[in-house]
Amino acid sequence: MATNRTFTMLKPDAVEKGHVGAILEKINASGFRIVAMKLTQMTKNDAETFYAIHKERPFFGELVEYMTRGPIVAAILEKDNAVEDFRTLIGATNPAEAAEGTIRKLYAASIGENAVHGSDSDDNALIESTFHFSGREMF
Ligand code: IDP
Ligand code: MG
Repeated sequence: MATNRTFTMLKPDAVEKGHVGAILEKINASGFRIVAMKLTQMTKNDAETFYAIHKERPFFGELVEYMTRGPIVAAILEKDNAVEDFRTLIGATNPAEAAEGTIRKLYAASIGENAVHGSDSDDNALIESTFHFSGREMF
């Protein structure tokens, strides 16, 4: 996969609150092309695998519970400098520290329930994309 792609999830809180349309609008308006997208729900095993890097953290159980409690929108996005630009668009992990106008500032409730995921590197964008999508689901 080219390095101009990133992976995102609109997390269960964003779906529950009806923010999917508004968040996708911001993503489109920021120049990202949707390469792949689906509504899906992570199993406990999925979430434990996806977030394995955090398994020793005190919030790991809470994170798995949150990420599996309802459907998410998973998507692959394409744009020059996608990983970094998408992290800028979503804002800091803690919405209290997120810049004005960012997705987390607008839609996140807390550091745990923060509305949206964005890959933190090109390598992880590829790993996370292929975790959720087969080649025939990417366009
Ligand atoms: P990121 O999503 O901004 O990359 P990470 O540090 O990779 O942030 O953490 C992954 C996810 O774990 C966060 O998006 C958030 O949902 C959750 N999380 C991170 N830190 C905390 C915390 O201190 N308490 C509860 N949940 C947290
Ligand atoms: Mg992260």
